[in-house]
Amino acid sequence: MKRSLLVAWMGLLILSACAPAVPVTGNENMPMQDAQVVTATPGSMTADNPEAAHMMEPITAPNVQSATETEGGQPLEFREENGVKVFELTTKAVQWPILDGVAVTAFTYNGTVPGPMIRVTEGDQVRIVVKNELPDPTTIHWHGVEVPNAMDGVPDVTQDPIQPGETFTYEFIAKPAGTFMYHSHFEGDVQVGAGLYAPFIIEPKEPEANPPAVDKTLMISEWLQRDGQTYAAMPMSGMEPNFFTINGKAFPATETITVKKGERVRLRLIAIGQFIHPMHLHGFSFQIVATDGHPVPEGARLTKDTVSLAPGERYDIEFVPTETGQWMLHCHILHHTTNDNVEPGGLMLMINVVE
Ligand SMILES: [Cu+2]
Repeated sequence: MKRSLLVAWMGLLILSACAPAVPVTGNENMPMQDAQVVTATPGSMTADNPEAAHMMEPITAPNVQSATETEGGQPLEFREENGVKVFELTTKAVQWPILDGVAVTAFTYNGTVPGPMIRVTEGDQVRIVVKNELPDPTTIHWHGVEVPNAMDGVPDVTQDPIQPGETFTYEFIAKPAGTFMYHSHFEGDVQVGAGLYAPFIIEPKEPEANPPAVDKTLMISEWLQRDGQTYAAMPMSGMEPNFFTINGKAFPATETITVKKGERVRLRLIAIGQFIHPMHLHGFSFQIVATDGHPVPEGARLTKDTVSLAPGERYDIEFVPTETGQWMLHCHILHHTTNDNVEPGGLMLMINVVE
């Protein structure tokens, strides 16, 4: 219902630029008496269509507290119950600091952006108990993981939405090995942009013979912060982002990665927002060793210094720094290296190569 209405409304935005406003004439999902005359023009923040309005409202919840943690994507503790690894997630809204003096209102897993990293071994039986403390329903999708259909987290298709105050339990065998993630699938355009995403790493059953010295997961997303309120950024007029974060932080608050010259670095790059980010490394070329969690055979690996991440994609890249110094990794859509239009900022981080 929402999607079809949105398509109709977006179509009308385009039409309204060159023709007088015409009434929406409904569709198979919408009773005719609900049809509305839409007069919004491109760039307008006003959505007359109430079904589209959820995208344009600020992220809010009653009594939002400041985050008690400052780092997102940290490994989540689990307990073992009869051979099952049991994880607990609580969805809740917090004020999340992305930069000195800038906090966004975020929907989170366990109070951080990204949510905590679930890191298990291929073949593990995992159970994830999700308590929803948001003011809105939610679900979790295990992006790229081969789960049973009933665990896929698509609201009204594979499960009922998890209502505020309710708990839902996901259970599946973790496979295959690789770089994955979990994220909301309920009003994903809003809830994912609001912070409901986290890494899900599955280690191979046979431990790696030669693991890298540094193995970091970097989740990239965008925010719109205006007049003290946070909105889910969209590729839509009036909703474009003005802050950009790696693991929930904008440069210079992004993590600096320190590595010794000659040691191998693996970066698991994950794009979870709604924009494309060509990530560029200074100083060294890298090899793409896995795409969307799946290993690239050695003879097929591309050597590059820039890789474009489309929404939902993951690239594992590896490189061996050969010169000491402070080397940048940054998005090459250079507007994305700003904080509210001020350079430098956003999608930049430092690789500090030492002797
Ligand atoms: Cu970018």
